Amino acid sequence: MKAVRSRADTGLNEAERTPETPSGKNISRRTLLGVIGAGAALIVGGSTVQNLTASSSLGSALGTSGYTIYTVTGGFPTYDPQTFRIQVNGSVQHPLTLSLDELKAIDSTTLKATFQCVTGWIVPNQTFGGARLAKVIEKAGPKSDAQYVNFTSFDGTYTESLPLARAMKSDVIVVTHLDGAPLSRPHGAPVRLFVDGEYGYKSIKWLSEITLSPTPIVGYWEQNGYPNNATIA
Ligand SMILES: Nc1nc2c(c(=O)[nH]1)N[C@H]1C(S)=C(S)[C@@H](COP(=O)(O)O)O[C@H]1N2
Ligand SMILES: [Mo]
Repeated sequence: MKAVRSRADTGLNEAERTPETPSGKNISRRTLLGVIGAGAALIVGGSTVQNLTASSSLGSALGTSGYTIYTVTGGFPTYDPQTFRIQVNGSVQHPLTLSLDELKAIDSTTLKATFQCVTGWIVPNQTFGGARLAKVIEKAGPKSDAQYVNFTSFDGTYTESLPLARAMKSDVIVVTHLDGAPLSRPHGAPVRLFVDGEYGYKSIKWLSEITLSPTPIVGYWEQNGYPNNATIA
């Protein structure tokens, strides 16, 4: 699996990939709206892309209506649907290597919830389909020293973490479907996380590895100053 990361893919340099910030109003932030199947990303200013995705038929066609698509690497990583597996490892009795069918066999559920980014945009009434993370973790069997669940993206850069007790709540979903359709590539296909009641940065896209550990890793945005607890006030 190759992460799409090079500057040539997007034309963005580091300065243009200015991180979103909780007080993002003062930041000249650039965001990406990628077109599935196209080699290049359309680059527009943050506010423009929000209006575009909220209202345009392009946004609807991408299944991204109301969302702003984020990717810290500047691209959407590719994967092979035939060979894709999600790993569950670390402090567990039974490490798991799961195909999407095997994930579905562990648990299949839906959760209706609101998606909310810390920068202010909100998408209500979303139906997240997939497996409860708790069921996946139960299947793997946490060892007694497990206290955190660390998440890795196959984009090669993005990471996240949750306390095990939080991860075991039924509102944390390993998402394969959004509003009944398979997750689109911009939204993190084939698997992303959704953590209800927490800001969107916890909801890691292109999820490939779930690692139980005595210690948390410091996630991508946490390394950039975001609080580890992303609970929406
Ligand atoms: N791999 C990865 N996951 C990610 C991000 C990212 O840039 N890369 N951005 C996060 C942030 S800040 C938000 S608000 C949501 C946005 O989800 P969307 O791109 O599906 O709209 O994804 C989160 N997960
Ligand atoms: Mo976000």
